[in-house]
Amino acid sequence: MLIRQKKPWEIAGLQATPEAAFLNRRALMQGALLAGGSGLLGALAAGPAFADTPDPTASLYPAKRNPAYTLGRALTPESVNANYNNFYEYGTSKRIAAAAQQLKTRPWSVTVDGLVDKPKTWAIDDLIRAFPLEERLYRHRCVEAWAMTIPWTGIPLKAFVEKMRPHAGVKYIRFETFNDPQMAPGQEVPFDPWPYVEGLTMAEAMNDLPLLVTGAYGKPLLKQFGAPLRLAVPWKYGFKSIKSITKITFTNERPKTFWEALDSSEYGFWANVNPAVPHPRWSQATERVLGTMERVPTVIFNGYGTEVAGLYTNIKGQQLYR
Ligand SMILES: Nc1nc2c(c(=O)[nH]1)N[C@H]1C(S)=C(S)[C@@H](COP(=O)(O)O)O[C@H]1N2
Ligand SMILES: [Mo]
Repeated sequence: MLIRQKKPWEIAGLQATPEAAFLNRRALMQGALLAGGSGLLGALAAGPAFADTPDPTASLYPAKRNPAYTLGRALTPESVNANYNNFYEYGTSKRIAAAAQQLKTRPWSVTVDGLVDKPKTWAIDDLIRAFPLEERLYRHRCVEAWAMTIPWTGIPLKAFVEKMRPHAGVKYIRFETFNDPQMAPGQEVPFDPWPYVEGLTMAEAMNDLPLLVTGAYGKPLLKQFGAPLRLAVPWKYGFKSIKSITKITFTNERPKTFWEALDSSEYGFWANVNPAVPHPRWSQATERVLGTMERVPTVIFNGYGTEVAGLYTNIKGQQLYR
């Protein structure tokens, strides 16, 4: 019998994670995994390798580090981060790195539309070259109560939005991931609300923190990190940081997010980190730091309160922390 040795960063009992368990349960209830099971699981296990051309933007890395964003916590080693991911398009475990190699990141386009003066479909390499890239060290806190610290490289969302010139007074920015079950077997689960969607208010988007991420660890994004373009919103639970973005829409309608569509009582629109507000099924008071596996107290707004607390002082009657 083959017994796989657990790696030190694997969290006992978290292999079937809360979010993943939720998706699995749903799929089972709907008979999806049973009906189409062998196809889905087979494809996930196989994770065929694709020969990729070298990343056309590789020479832009490493980008200059912005010294304003440093932190009192060690960086998570890349080898840990790159083998412990949430990317449900490629399966419900944390070990999706191999399956994610099916993601084809060129050609790739990002469409910007909705209430905006300059709607545009960008070829990804033009987008990446149109803005100065910078490196920022950010904390990441998954709603499942594990945390990492990552050297992201990217474009401040604010700079991108300013260039696109949304209409005055527009309320929300909506992000969408690709939808292609051929390329992402997880999207074969038919009743999940694919594609993955996320959103921010425009006030949140214009804060200095949200980063349109193009790289990590001093090079272009690995596929499992959500190449070629993902978001990092470090004061919110990790599911807000949408991966592999293909569409950005300015809208006055609050986006219905993927996780909200699955279960709005557990995963809401705001999802600001708060140790005092438990998830309905577990406490958010502490978190496991991947790499060291230390359990440490969770901090309000994941430590970014000085920058973002003011965004919420006038919002009443809403669940801001779930
Ligand atoms: N498209 C897409 N984006 C996604 C997810 C996903 O499943 N699909 N998972 C989210 C969750 S729950 C987390 S914690 C982070 C994980 O990012 P990482 O794997 O780079 O740590 O991505 C977020 N973005
Ligand atoms: Mo997450």
